[in-house]
Amino acid sequence: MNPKQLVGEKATEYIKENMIVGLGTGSTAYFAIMKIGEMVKNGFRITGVPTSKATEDLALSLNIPLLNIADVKKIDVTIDGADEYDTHKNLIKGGGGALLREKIIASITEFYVIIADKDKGCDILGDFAVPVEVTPFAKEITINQLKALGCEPKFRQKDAELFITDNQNYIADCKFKEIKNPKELTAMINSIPGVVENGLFVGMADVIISDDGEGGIIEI
Ligand code: ABF
Repeated sequence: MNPKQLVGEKATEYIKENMIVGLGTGSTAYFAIMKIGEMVKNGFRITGVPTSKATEDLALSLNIPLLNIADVKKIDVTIDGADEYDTHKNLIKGGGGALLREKIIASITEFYVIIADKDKGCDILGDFAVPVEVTPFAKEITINQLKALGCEPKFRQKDAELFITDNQNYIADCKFKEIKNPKELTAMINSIPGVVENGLFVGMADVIISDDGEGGIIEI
């Protein structure tokens, strides 16, 4: 079984009947959501809260009952992917452009389950550029202030256009070298006017489900 499917399906074991479940975004979360769809088809009762329009469409196609985030105060379990994780369970997320909704949903989640194959593990975050959601207004000023933090920021493109998030903002992918203090960096990034949110998820993951490269599963 492919590692993404292995970890994605394993994560659904944290879901209990009648839970409110945050549904992540990306190709690994896809497998968790497909498994949840199968559980719902077999009568398992849960309601989902999607982290992106793409995930909302997938969940609807699987007849997973959904809640509007405006009606949700607390989420029991969220299953979501990541682009990079370190030994302290800090993450870089947002490669799929959904980081703002993912972080909002993570912030009201009781138990946050990250699913990521072993290649995403590292000692120190930074190999993956940190996605930063930026307002369109004065985006050039914002990106220059991001650069001043010591990174190489680049607006994400989709085809020949700038990538637009579900929230009608842009993404600046910011390549830092080694991120030795992700807690300090996330605060510095978010203090820049024009920054909406960034893809550093510090101290938010309760468990990371990964694989051992030989078909086995590890939990961090
Ligand atoms: C999502 O999972 C994003 O934050 C992150 O970019 C993505 C990882 O995607 P994949 O599972 O396809 O590698 O939550």
